[in-house]
Amino acid sequence: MIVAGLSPESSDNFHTRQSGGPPQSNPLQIAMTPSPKTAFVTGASSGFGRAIAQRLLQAGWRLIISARRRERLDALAAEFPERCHIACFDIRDSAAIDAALAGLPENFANIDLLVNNAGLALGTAPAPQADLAQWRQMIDTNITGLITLTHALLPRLIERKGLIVNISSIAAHYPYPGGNVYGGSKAFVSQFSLGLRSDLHGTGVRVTSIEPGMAETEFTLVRTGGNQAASDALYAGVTPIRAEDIAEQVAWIASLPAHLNINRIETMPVNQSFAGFQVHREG
Ligand code: NDP
Ligand code: 8X3
Repeated sequence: MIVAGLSPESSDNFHTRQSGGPPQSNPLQIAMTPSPKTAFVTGASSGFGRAIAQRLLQAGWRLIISARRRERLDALAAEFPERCHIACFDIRDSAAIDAALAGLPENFANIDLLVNNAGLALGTAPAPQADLAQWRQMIDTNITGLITLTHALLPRLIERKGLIVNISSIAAHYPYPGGNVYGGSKAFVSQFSLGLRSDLHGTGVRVTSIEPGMAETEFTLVRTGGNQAASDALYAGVTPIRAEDIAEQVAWIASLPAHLNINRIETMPVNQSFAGFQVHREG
């Protein structure tokens, strides 16, 4: 029997039925066929966000995909045009967020899953040499953009007893030279996730912080201002996390029964570990 529940698995059921097998002839089953659930994925033009969007689309979700690079979103949406809505905006622009939400088509308006993934690191200079404009851009994107969109979507997520997945980082917990504001912004994301859980107690909304280590995406290209050689050098001889690995984590979390909340997942590639404290010696 097919049950039209609100659990995320209903999306997988939807996909299975729509994509394979003969047409259903049982009128009861047709009447009870659930609509696909809707996810809002930020930073869907690249890396984790694109992989997460593709994974959820393959599982039958309806997707709102967001980022600044329109042509990347168009290419992603072309694979599943009927289940994709493009919301192209800079997450630092709160008026653009409001306009995008006001412009959601009716069948994309009920949001079950928010994946706060858009983010970036800029620079690796130690604090005294760091560029203040880069620090501000990281805060505006990784913190202010994330909380603005989250705040705007909370009523819908509460209405749907939805799920929020925030993409934080191991940099939230482990400092490294040059990590300064990037790490600080991710510490915010991790702690904000726990705070949200606390505030949303009793609503049925679930919140997870995903905290990956070294992953090969466009992250280092962006961090180094487009230096492909520097990006290649960082990942050389390493088997880093792949974007698909993180997409699988999101799909798993979104498939869990409604009574379970994964608070946080910290993942590193085997090639990455810890190097301890540094000691400065006088003289
Ligand atoms: P990518 O650079 O590949 O992707 C970053 C995404 O964020 C892009 O889609 C980009 O879209 C979007 N984005 C950046 N700035 C803005 C903005 N102002 N407005 C809207 N969208 C924006 O990197 P990753 O996939 O690696 O990064 C995704 C998340 O994962 C980030 O939050 C990052 O901090 C985190 N992370 C990455 C790790 C890694 O090692 N790669 C490890 C741990 C966490 P566009 O440029 O089109 O706007
Ligand atoms: C990205 C991982 O270790 O480069 O968040 O900061 S790290």
